[in-house]
Amino acid sequence: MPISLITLENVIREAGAIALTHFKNLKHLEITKKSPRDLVTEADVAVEAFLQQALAEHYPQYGFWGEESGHSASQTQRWIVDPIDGTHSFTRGQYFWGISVALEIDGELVFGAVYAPALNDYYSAKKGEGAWKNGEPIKVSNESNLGDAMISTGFACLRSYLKDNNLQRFCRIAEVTTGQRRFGSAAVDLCLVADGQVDAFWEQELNLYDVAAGALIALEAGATVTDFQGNEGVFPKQILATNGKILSQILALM
Ligand code: 2AM
Ligand code: CA
Repeated sequence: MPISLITLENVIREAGAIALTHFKNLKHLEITKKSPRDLVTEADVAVEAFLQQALAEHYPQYGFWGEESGHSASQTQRWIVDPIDGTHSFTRGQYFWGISVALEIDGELVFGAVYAPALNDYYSAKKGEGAWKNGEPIKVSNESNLGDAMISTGFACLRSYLKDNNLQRFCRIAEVTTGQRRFGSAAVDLCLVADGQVDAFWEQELNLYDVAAGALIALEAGATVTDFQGNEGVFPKQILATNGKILSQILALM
């Protein structure tokens, strides 16, 4: 059965409702540490279990890869799911976190949705057909001067204790831009590029489930998605999404 954007939106919004019930009751949220700086909550586990079951029910032909449960069934045609991207923000009652669902067929991203329930923003994209926010088409900003740009980044790499930890790169770019933000969810960050709310976002040492849906949404909204050398593609270990107009200026500082 071909995918239905309406069915998928209903399923993903239902997953968001599950997450919101936990978000509104944080005092009782069970939080554990996967590693010293990596949290998982009962909400992450519940949302992923719901999505895995609901997606298999509607689309039994596709396999599944989720952040919390790993791989199951076909991995050549699979859902790639991050149940809550921005878990740390979620546990603190902050609003920038999202449910990220992508469909990848033979290595190509063909569908992506990021739902940010606390903001009530549902972003989606279908390969070749465009990107939408709450049903309205979206596109990247027109800013062409890095000096006037609003940029966003994240520091997932700090958790890996790497020497190349983004701090120097951030300082270089922050010094020459007008606005700098750090939202804490790569999935949502990529949607903000797609929606023209920020002009560029980059981060290192992520996983495909953090960025798959958001990258397709950004691309379909007209963004460039590259590594830090400017090679086009979705590279979670080095991802740079821009409106295209400031790409060469920002690459020079990466
Ligand atoms: P998460 O909330 O699903 O874990 C924010 O900088 C980004 O880093 C988010 O997309 C977040 O995803 C991710 N992140 C959080 N902990 C991480 C870890 N230990 N390793 C890699 N990425 C992580
Ligand atoms: Ca994540």
